[in-house]
Amino acid sequence: MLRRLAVATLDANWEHDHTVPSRTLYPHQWSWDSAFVAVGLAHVRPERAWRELESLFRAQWADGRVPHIVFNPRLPVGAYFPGPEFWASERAADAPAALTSAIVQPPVHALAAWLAYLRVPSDAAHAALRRLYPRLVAQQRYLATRRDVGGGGLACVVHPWESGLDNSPAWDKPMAVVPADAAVMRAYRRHDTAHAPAAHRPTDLDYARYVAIVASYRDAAYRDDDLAGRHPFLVECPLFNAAAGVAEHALARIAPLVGADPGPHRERAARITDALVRRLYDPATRTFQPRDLRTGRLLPARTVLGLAPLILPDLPAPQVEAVVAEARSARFGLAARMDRPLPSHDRTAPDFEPLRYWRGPSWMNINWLVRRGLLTHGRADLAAGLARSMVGLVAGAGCHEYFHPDTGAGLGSPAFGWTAALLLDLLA
Ligand code: 2M8
Repeated sequence: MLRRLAVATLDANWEHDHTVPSRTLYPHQWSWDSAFVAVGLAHVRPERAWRELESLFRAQWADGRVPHIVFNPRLPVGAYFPGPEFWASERAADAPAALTSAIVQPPVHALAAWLAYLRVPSDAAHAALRRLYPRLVAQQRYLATRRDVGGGGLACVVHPWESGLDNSPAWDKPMAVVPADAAVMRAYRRHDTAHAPAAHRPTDLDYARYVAIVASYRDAAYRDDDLAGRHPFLVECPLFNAAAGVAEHALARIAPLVGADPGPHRERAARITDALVRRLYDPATRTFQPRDLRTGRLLPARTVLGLAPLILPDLPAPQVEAVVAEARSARFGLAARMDRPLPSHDRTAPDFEPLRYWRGPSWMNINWLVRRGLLTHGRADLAAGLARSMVGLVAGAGCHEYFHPDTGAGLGSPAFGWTAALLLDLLA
């Protein structure tokens, strides 16, 4: 029954060579959504899993960046804000022919490709892996070189949208100093608030700042040189970098299958884990915190981003212990028996908002990542408790985009791609 709902949701969101996150809110192709969707498609439509990933990587830029949105040119102007005319990515020397945004999202694609291959290791899957491997390597190279703005071995994100957790309280401090005025948004038409209640979405002031950060990057033709000297938002995010580390681990598994050397991937994976612990682990709070490169300081909000490094198989034992303790605390409520999955923000914090997007609601993709981390580190009891709560959530509310962290009510889009896909993975 549940499985049927998930497959029907993915089928309904399928659009010639990719899956839209939502027909209403997000009618184009999103980068990390496609990776999560491929994990689920591998269980039911393996051929589509590869088409999903390959269509995304066809829009990869010459410098290796994988854009966070690939726009469907068949949709009318105004189908989503900000659309291709706002991004004007053709101003960049490295942009592809496809209409795309110019920023990235967490690199969970190599992991997705590896899991899809493990699920159905057919000749077609092998051929797709061969085609994808050099592109996945280029994606990692872009992040490790052009985006190592802090010089410490971590990639920095240049926009909250790149983190995937757009309005997380993690970004409140660096966002507060981005010059912008909510009135700017009168010049644009927001598309999201036509499809979801404004109280469940980022504010107009958030959007004014999102727009200002893109404008700054766009004015520099989306170049990455001298970002430290001119760009208004520069942070090192624990989830983003944990994804980059896991990507190297996945590439180390893929490499021998495509005739490449896994050694350099293993070395890079170890360097990323080391840099994460060195730069983003806070011994005082015993969790991972993002670093604001404009101030050099760790950001104080205790969000679910801090739990993400658990997905790294080589995370040292003291940090594994600390992150599991943080997840089990009253802030997140992880337990072998738990009613609801982890919220996106510390539920004891005064700025916890159970309805507003990434400021409290529970999300399937983040919970799925944490569950993988728990399994990786031998915490099958906690992983099972978390998985049961995730399945219960979707059984109660359907394939929603996000969920009220207490009542489990569905929020955002009602037929959401990654919720359906990751549910399939949990049910397998
Ligand atoms: C949300 O982000 C987009 C901007 O990229 C938006 O709010 O319009 C986030 O939840 C992001 O993580 C996700 O990839 C995207 C599409 O599902 O929606």
